[in-house]
Amino acid sequence: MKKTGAWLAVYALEQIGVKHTFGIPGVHNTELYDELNKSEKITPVLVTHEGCGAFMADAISRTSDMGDTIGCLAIVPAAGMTHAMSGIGEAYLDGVPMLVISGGIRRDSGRHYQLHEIDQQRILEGITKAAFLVRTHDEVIPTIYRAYEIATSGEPGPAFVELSGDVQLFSGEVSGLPAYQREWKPPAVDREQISDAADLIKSAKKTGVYAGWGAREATAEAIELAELLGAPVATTLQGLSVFPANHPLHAGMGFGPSAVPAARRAFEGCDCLIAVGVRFAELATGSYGMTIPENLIHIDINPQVFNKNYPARVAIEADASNALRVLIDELKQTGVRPAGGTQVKQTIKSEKDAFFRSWTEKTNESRVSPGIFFRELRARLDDDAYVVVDDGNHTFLAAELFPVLQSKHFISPTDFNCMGYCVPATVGVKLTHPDKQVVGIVGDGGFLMTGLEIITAARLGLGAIFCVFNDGELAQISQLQTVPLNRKTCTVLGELKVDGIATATGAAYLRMQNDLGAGTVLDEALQISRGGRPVIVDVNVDYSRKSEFTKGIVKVNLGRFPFDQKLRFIGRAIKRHVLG
Ligand SMILES: Cc1ncc(C[n+]2csc(CCOP(=O)(O)OP(=O)(O)O)c2C)c(N)n1
Ligand SMILES: [Mg+2]
Repeated sequence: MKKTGAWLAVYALEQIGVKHTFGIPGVHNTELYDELNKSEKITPVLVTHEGCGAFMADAISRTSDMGDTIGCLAIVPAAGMTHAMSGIGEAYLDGVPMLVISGGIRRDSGRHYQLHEIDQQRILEGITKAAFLVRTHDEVIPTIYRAYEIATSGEPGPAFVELSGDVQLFSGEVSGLPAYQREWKPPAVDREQISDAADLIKSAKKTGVYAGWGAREATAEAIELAELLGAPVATTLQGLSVFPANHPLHAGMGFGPSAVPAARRAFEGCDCLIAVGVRFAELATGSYGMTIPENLIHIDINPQVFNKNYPARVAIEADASNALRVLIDELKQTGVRPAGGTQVKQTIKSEKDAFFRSWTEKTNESRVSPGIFFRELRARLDDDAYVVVDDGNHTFLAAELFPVLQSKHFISPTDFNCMGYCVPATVGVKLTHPDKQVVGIVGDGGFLMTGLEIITAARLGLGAIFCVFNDGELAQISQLQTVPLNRKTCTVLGELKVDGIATATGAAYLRMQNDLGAGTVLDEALQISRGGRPVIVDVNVDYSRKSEFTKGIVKVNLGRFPFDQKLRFIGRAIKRHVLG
């Protein structure tokens, strides 16, 4: 049988459930785009920038079930690939599956210095799980299957496949069209380790649960475990959605000095921690400020994460839900009876109430208070609405003030921490979940990076809502500069006329001036979005109060500086605040 590489690639992508590809056509992938255009299962989506395409693909993977679909790129080599790298890097550090298909130069022509000629595999080595070059027709389907298997196995991540130009363009003999068969299975849960973990839990005075993105499919088990032990539950930032914020044992993001008061208090006295689907990275731990008990039970699918920042008493390499299931059964069988957790629940409730009250008790008539914004947003959104954030001060305010109710319904660029993620990711989520409410929350700085991608939402009739927290600054950094340096070097953006971007992209534009208008503006935004038109909400946000996260990391980092450096920093801060 004779087929072109482009045909074979699209056949393989269809078999593994790809529904959309993102990218920009060029001379190296026009055949691929022509085949995608013919496909009844896949829709190729034009983007304004491949970095945006990669964020869209990432968002599709994050909000879809594994095995259902995967975010996929179809890009030109070199220029398209390097543009896409921001999103590929985000997927790599955040453990998100992604398939990147790139055209390639002709390998049969013997010519040098071809257009877009670059060693893509070498460049991508550090930010993909695997990077392949396909040189023959027979390799096309198996290579795409292999890349998909790698991207979705263990801790997921991006995998890259370059189809060399000649293979893509020309027809060639293939021996058959194999079907995709999944080979990878998670390792079996080690019963002895589970029994050790159960012993630690039973002899502990107080156990806490710390859940991350790796536990995104283990919400039911995490709830059952927490209820069985009466244990408080904290999450990471990326895993914020993993445990429902309206559960009485949900404490907050993290539990160290950078956490909200409910989480700090609820974890006081914890002498045992069940950490599941986390790796104790810098951001999630508030710059490693959390005190982790010696009795650490660490469950993760990726064994590389064990004993890196905190030594584990028991390290269990397993799928999160499988391991928790076996652990729950073991605890029950060995006599653990459901604990009420009454004290912990009371602490969480009273601290949460006081915290929310402190953010909402005053009505601000000149700007929008984050507390009021998130309260009004939560009141209007369905439980299964999706919220997408960017990176900035708004991220931590959202994490502290917006209760997320369902797993995988809050997504954030976390360990690669790339500004510009929110707008394209919001478009990607709305494309893949058109019947759900989808709201992006982005700082004005991040909005300047990728805001024009809203044109894609307008073209596709996607009623996503983009709330721009417009403060004129790169606030997350300017706040960190202000205390020690009393300067805002390169963090003042100036005034951004957000309505101009609405005009340019075809989105509706609404201004939220102050607390009094917050509810009505959100109502109007939801109303317009239901008609399939994107809406930009220009939020005149009040950033005068810092997040708990920001306050916490300043304290933690300064506290750890060597004594002489600490003195230098404090001395300089005092001098600058006194003398200017
Ligand atoms: C691509 C990229 N560049 C720089 C940074 C460093 N950075 C982290 S947060 C932030 C400020 C973001 O400003 P804005 O988007 O306005 O959000 P705000 O903090 O004001 O809510 C910056 C510059 C980053 N994370 N990513
Ligand atoms: Mg800003």
